[in-house]
Amino acid sequence: MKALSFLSLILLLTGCGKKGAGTDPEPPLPPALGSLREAAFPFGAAVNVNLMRSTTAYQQVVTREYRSVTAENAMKFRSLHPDAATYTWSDADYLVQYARQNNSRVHGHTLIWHNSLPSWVTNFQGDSAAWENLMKTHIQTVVGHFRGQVASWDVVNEAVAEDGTLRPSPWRQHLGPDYVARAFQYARQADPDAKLFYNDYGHEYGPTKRTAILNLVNGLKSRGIPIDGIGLQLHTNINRSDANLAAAITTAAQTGLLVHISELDVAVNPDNQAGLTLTSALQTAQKAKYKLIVQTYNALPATQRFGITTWNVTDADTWVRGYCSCPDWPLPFNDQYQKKPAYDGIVEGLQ
Ligand code: 9MR
Repeated sequence: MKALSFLSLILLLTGCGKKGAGTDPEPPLPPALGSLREAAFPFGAAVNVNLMRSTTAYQQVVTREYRSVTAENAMKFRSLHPDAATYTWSDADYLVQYARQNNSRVHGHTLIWHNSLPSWVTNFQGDSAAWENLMKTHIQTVVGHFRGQVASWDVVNEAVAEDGTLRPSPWRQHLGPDYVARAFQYARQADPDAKLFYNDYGHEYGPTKRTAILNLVNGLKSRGIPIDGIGLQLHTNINRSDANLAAAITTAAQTGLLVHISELDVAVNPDNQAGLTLTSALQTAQKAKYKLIVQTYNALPATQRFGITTWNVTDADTWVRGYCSCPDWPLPFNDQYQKKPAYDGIVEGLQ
């Protein structure tokens, strides 16, 4: 027994502990990660640019852990293009500059979405040619502005409704169902090197929405529309079944496209209980879901692993609390910016 332990130690130290080496009793575990930056694929977070500017502790966690950043809000239509003739770049430019200085990738979110539109768009009076020009101009101005600096874009976000039909968004209404394809073409023209994603939520709800999304994406691909990847938001919770979470990830990879888990968080209060407290049982359940998701993703072909992005950084900053008006703790860092068991679940999933 002693001899075996000594052998394990030698194998660990010399890095010779290959599986199937014959004399190797147990392959040694890879060394524990010092930070999520060391993951085999880019691990990222959506960030609140105001907090990046104002809160040192927040920026420190982002810099230490993540090598990809998404603007939680600063690259949305309403933020970048509040008036027909006005573009406001300062927050988004700040993030791009931060990323350049800290060796991080920037993922752009999002060009065409039914939500977070400025009133000049929702009130826009124009025929279909004028709407087409509006969409094209927005995409090409924004993608062109960040050309070479934003590696990838969620070109179209949430075009599919829960029942699998195309959502009746202003875009769908004024431009017809093929606006999705044209949005990708306009984006490609503006930056031929940016990776272009279709991003949506609900792949893990079950087959109805998942199949509709996959059909949309596969249809674009087979027509030669320039789509590079599929984004799974995965705003999920501890009650979602492992089978549905795994199916969301593995079926997305069957498209052959890049797969980005683009907005991950795991809520522990799916029933929105007002008085809930964070017990260790909830933390353990959350850790298990993070581990399952990361492990399933990590098993995809390396060439398809674009990355995993959590939706914000700490529980103090999550959108979930505002949305449910309830206590929740969906992220890997707690309100004090410390690692939670969920973080350990991610690390275990990466090994
Ligand atoms: O977290 C974002 C929140 O701060 C914004 O108020 C909201 C509306 O723009 O969008 C939230 O982020 C959403 C993302 O852009 C798209 N997928 C769902 C996210 C959570 O609602």
